[in-house]
Amino acid sequence: MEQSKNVPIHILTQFDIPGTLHSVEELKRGHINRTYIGHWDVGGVRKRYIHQSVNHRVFTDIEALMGNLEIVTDKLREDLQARPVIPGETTLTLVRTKTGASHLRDEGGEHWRSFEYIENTVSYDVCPSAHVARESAAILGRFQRALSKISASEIKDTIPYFHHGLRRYDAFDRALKEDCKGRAREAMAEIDFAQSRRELGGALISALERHEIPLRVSHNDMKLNNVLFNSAGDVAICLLDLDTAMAGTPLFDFGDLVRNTAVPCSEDEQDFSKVVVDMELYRSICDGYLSEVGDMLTTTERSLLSVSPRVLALILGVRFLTDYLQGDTYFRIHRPRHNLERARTQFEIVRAMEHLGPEMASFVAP
Ligand code: GN1
Ligand code: MG
Repeated sequence: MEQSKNVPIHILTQFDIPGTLHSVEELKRGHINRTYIGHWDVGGVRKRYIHQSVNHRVFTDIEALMGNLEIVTDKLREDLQARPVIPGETTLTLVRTKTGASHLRDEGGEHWRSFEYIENTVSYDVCPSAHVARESAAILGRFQRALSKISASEIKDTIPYFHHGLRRYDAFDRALKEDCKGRAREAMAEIDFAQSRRELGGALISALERHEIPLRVSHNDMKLNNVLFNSAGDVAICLLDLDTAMAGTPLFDFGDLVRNTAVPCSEDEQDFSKVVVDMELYRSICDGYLSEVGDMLTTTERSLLSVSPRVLALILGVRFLTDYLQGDTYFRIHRPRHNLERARTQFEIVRAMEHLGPEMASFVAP
C-alpha cells in the first residue's frame, strides 16, 4: 500500500468504513492540522475519505472541539432540511470509529478523525471572479443565519481569545521583549507598523466587550479556500474547517473573507503591486453577504463591517509577526522568514484598505 509518512494505518482502519484502505496521500493545505485523503476499496468500488490529525498543541481540548463540531454540523443539517437548498449544498459529515468514537489518539498523542469526502468539488486559493466572491459571501451569510439559532454559550471556546486583538498585541509585546531568536532587528519596519495600529487591533473586541454588538456564533477562519464549490466552480456548496466555530461576531468572518478574497493574491505575496483591494470583488462580497444577513445584523454591526477587514488583516499580521519573533512555533512554514513575509503582506493589505476607507464604507452603510 502506498502511504504518506507519519500516517498510522492501524488508526485509520478503526474508522467505520466498510472496505479496505488502498492508499493515503497528504492534502497540502492549512497551517495547523494535517489532512490526508484515504483511498478505500468499498465493495469493489474506490471511495475517498478525509482523515485528519488535529494539532493538539493548538487545539488543546479535543473533546470540546469534537463536541462543537457535532452541535454545529447538526444545526447546519437542520437548516438544510428546513429551507429550499441549492443543488449539492451540504455540510461536513463525520465518520465515527467502529466503536462509535468521534476520534482516536495515536501513540504519539495525535488525535485522528475522519470525514466523508465530498466529491466533484473545487476550491480556490485566489478569487477568480466577482461571481465566486459573491457566492462565498452568500454561503457565509447562510452559515451565520443557521447558527444564529443557537446561543453562543452552547459552544465551547476551542481557542480562547482567538480574535481578541488586544490579547494578540499582549502576546506580541511579550515576544518582542523576549526576542528569543534575536530576530527583532530584521523586523523593525513590521514591528513599527504593528505598534502604530494598536488601537485598530482592538476595535472589534472592544465593541463586543462594551456590549455594543452581540456575541454570536461565528466561523472564525473564513478563508476562501474553506469554501467548496460544485464541479463547475460557480456554486458554493459547503463551508469547511469548522474547528474554530465558536462565540464571536459575524464581523470576524466578514472581515476575514474580505481580507483574503477581495485581495486576489496569495497570503504570502511579496510583490506588493499585486496586494491591492479589488473593489469589484469587495462589492460582490458585500452584496452576497447582505443578501443573506442584511436583516439579521444590528445597525452597529453594520456600521463596523467596512473596518472589519482591516482589523482582521492587522490581527493576522501581528500573529504571523509574533510567531516569527518566537521562532515559528505555531504556523507551519515553508521557508525561512516565511512568517515575516506573511506579516508584511497582511500589513500591506491594512495600508491598502486604509486608503479606501470611505469607499469601502459606502457599500455596507446601515
Ligand atoms: C490558520 O490552518 P488554517 O489555514 O486553517 C489559522 C487561521 C489563520 C490562517 C491564515 C487555528 O488556518 O487563524 O487565519 O491560518 N488557524 C488557527 O492562513 O490558528
Ligand atoms: Mg483553519
